[in-house]
Amino acid sequence: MLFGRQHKNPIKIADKGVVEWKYTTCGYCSTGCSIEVGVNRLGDAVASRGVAGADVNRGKLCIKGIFEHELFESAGRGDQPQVRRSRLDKFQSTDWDSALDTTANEIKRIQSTYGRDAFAIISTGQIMTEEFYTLGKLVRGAIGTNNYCGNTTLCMASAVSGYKRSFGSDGPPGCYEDFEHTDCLMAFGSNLPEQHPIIFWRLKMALEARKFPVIVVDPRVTMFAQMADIHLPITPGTDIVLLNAMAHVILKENLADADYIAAHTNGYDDFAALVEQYDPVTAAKVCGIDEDTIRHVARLYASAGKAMSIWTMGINQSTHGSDGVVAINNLNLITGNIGKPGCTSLSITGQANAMGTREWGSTTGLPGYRYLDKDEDRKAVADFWGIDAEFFPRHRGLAMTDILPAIETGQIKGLWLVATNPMTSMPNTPRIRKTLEKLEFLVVQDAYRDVETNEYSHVYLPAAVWAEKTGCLTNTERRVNLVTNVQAPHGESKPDFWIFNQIAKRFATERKIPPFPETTEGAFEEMKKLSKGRMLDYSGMSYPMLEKQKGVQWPCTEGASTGTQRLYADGQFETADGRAKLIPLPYIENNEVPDDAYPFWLNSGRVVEHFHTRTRTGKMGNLNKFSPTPYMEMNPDAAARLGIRHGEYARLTTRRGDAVVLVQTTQRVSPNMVFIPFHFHECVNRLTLGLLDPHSRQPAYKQCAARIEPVADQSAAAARSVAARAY
Ligand SMILES: Nc1nc2c(c(=O)[nH]1)N[C@H]1C(S)=C(S)[C@@H](COP(=O)(O)OP(=O)(O)OC[C@H]3O[C@@H](n4cnc5c(=O)[nH]c(N)nc54)[C@H](O)[C@@H]3O)O[C@H]1N2
Ligand SMILES: Nc1nc2c(c(=O)[nH]1)N[C@H]1C(S)=C(S)[C@@H](COP(=O)(O)OP(=O)(O)OC[C@H]3O[C@@H](n4cnc5c(=O)[nH]c(N)nc54)[C@H](O)[C@@H]3O)O[C@H]1N2
Ligand code: SF4
Ligand SMILES: [Mo]
Repeated sequence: MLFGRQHKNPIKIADKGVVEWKYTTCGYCSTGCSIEVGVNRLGDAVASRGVAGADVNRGKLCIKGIFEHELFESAGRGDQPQVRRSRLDKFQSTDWDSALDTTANEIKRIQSTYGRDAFAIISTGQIMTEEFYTLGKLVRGAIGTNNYCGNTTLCMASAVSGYKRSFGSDGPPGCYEDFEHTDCLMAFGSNLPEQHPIIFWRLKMALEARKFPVIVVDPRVTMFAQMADIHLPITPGTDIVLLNAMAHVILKENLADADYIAAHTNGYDDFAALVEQYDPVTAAKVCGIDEDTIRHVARLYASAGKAMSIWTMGINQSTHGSDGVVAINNLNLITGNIGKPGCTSLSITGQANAMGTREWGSTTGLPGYRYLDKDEDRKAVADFWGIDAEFFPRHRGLAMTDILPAIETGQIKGLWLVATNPMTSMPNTPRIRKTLEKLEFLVVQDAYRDVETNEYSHVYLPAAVWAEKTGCLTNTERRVNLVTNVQAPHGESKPDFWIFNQIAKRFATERKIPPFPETTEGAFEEMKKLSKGRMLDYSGMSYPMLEKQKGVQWPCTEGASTGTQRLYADGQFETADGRAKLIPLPYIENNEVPDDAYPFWLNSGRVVEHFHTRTRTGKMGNLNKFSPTPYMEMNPDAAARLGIRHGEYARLTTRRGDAVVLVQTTQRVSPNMVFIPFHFHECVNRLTLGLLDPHSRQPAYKQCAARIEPVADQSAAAARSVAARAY
C-alpha cells in the first residue's frame, strides 16, 4: 500500500550531510512512531525522519518527532552528578561513585531510623521497559520500601483501575487498525489531533477510505471536536451520567447484544436496575447534553454493528475517572463491541512508555501484571529472583498522590524521583513546594539539571535520555517498540538502567538480592521468561524481531512469527469465571463547581508543540517559538463582560492561589470556562485542586472553580509572566 504525497511535488529537504540513518522509536507520546535519526560523518545526530515501512506511522512524524534529534545537546542537560548538604547550599559536582554512595547511604539511614517504608520512590512513564523492570526488582527485591509509585498516577491510573474492574486485567484490548473496520467511533476527553497526531492521522486515513460517524465528547471545541460529525460539549466531570443514560436508552429500546451479554458478562441485573434511573430527561439536566441527542447517539452507537470508543485525560483525570473507564467498558460490553475488528474500548495512553511501567514496573504489584496479595504470584517472582517471598509487602503501598501528603505528616522522610517533575506537574504546587522542603533527603534523577524539582534536591543524578540508550517502549496498542542507541550519553550522564544497577550493588551488602543483568537485553530475556504463558506474553520476541517488524504487539508467544492485534477475541476475560463484569455506577457530585465567588470552570491540558513541563520542548526553537508563553483560552463574551481584551493579561484566582496569564479570546471555550495548557511552571498548577479518584488516586486536574479579574498594570504583568520561565 502507498501512503503520502504520491502525485504532488515532493518537499525538498536541505542536505544535512547524513551518512547513516539509525533506527529508533520516538520518546515523547504513546503513539509509538518509528524514527530514523540521521547521523553525519562526525557522528552528530542532525535529522529525524519517519520510517516508511512502520505500521504505526507509515513514514510520518509529528512536529515533536521531526525535531527529536535536537534534544541530545539541548540546553539544561545534566552532565555531572551533583550533591549538597542542604537545599540552601550550592551544588558541588562530584563523581558517580560518591553520588551513588551518598544516595544508597541516605536510603539505608532513613530506613534504619524510621522504618523501611519511610523512604519513597516515584518513577515515571518515560524510561525504557527494561529500566522499569530493573527499578521494580531493585525496589521489591533489594530496597524493600512499599511506598513506590509512578507519575502514571497522574495519567493512566484510572484506565488501569477501570480495565481491572471490568475485564480482570489491565491492557488496552484494541489497536489502531480498528479504525479501518469500525462503523462508529466515540471519543471521550481526548484531543487526538494535538496530543496523538499520528494516531489521528491513522483515523483520517481510515475516514478517507470509508466514512463512518465520529462523535467527540469534550467540554471544549477542540480540533478533534471541530472535525467530528457530532460534538457533545459535556458539563465537566459528568461523563458517567451521559454513559448511564446511553445505556438506559440501549436497554429500553432493545438495542443491546443480548447474546454477548449472556455469554460473556455477569452483573447484568444490578447494572440494568441502576441505568433504569438515568433516563435522558433527568440525565440531560446534569450532563448538559439534551435528551434527543443522548438518544440519537445511543442508537447510532448500538446499531452501528461495529463501534469503538477511545478516551484520554478528559475521562481519567476526574473524581470519577475509574468509573468513567468502567462506564465506557459497560457500553462496549452491552453492545458486544470488544475483541473484534473495529470494536474496542481503547484507552489512548499518554507518555511514551506509560504501558511499560504498568506491565513491568512493579509499582502496584509484581512484574508481568502479578499481584502482591496472590501467593502464587509472590512465589513465582521470588523463586525466579532467588529471594524469599516474605520480603515482598502483602499489599501495595501509597500512590504518588498519597506519598506527598505523607511527607507533610512526617511519615515519609526521604524521596527518590526518577524522570518526573512534580513541582510543575502536580496539582496545587504551592503545597508541593512546602512538602518537598520538609524532606531530609531528596534525590532527583533526570536528564535535565534545570528541572524545577531539582531546586529542592540534595543529590542530582544526570540521566541519559531517549536514544542515548537502548530498550523498549510499549505504545497504546500494546506494541513493544525498540529504541536503539543512536548517540553516546551527554557528558557524564548515564542510562537509568546503569544507575539502578549501581544502586543495587550497594544493597547486596545488606541482604541476598536478585541477580541484575549487565545489559538491557539481559533484562529483556528475564522478562520473556517471566511472561511466558501469561496474557502479557513477550516470550516470542527478540530485539532483532522488534527492529525488523517495527514493533510487535503482545501477546507474542514463543515461536510465533508475530504478535496479536486484539485481546479478548474469544470473549474470555481475566476474571475467575472468564466473564467480564457489568458494574453499576451511581453518579456522585463531588467536584469543586463554579459558584458566585468563583464563577468559571478551570480546565487544563496540552498543546501540540510542547511536551509536559517543557524540559525538552521548551529548549527547541522550532517548537518553543510556536508556543512560547503561558496563556489562557477565554470566551470573548466573558472577556468583554469583565473588560478584558485579547492579548491582555488577567488575574486568575482559585481557593489555592493566583496566577497572571495572557488571555487568548476564542470560541473554543464556553462563557463559563477557561482552559490553560499545563506546560508552564508557576501557572495552572498553582491553581488546581486535584481531588482524587477513590479507586485510582488520580487527580481531577480538569475540574475546579476560578475567578478572573482584569489587571491594571499590563507591563508589570507581562514582565512577571515572561519571568515564569523563559528559555
Ligand atoms: N503535544 C503533546 N502530546 C502529548 C502530551 C503532551 O504533553 N504534549 N502528553 C502525553 C500524555 S502523558 C497524555 S496523558 C496525553 C493526554 O492527551 P489528551 O487527554 O488528549 O489531552 P488533554 O489536553 O490533557 O485533555 C484532553 C481533553 O479533555 C477535555 N476534558 C476536560 N474535562 C473533561 C470532561 O469532564 N469530560 C470530557 N469528556 N472531556 C474533558 C479537555 O477539554 C481536553 O480537550 O497526551 C500525550 N501526548
Ligand atoms: N494541570 C494539569 N496538570 C497535569 C496534567 C494536566 O492535564 N493538567 N497532566 C498530567 C499528566 S497526564 C502527566 S503524564 C504528568 C506529567 O508530569 P511529569 O512526569 O512530572 O512531567 P514531565 O515534564 O514529563 O517530567 C518528566 C521528566 O523526566 C525527564 N526525562 C525525560 N527522559 C528521561 C530519561 O530517559 N531518564 C530520566 N531519568 N529522566 C528523563 C524530563 O526531563 C522531565 O523532567 O503531568 C500531569 N499534570
Ligand atoms: S505522534 Fe507521538 S510518537 Fe509520533 S512523532 Fe509525534 S510525539 Fe512522537
Ligand atoms: Mo499523561
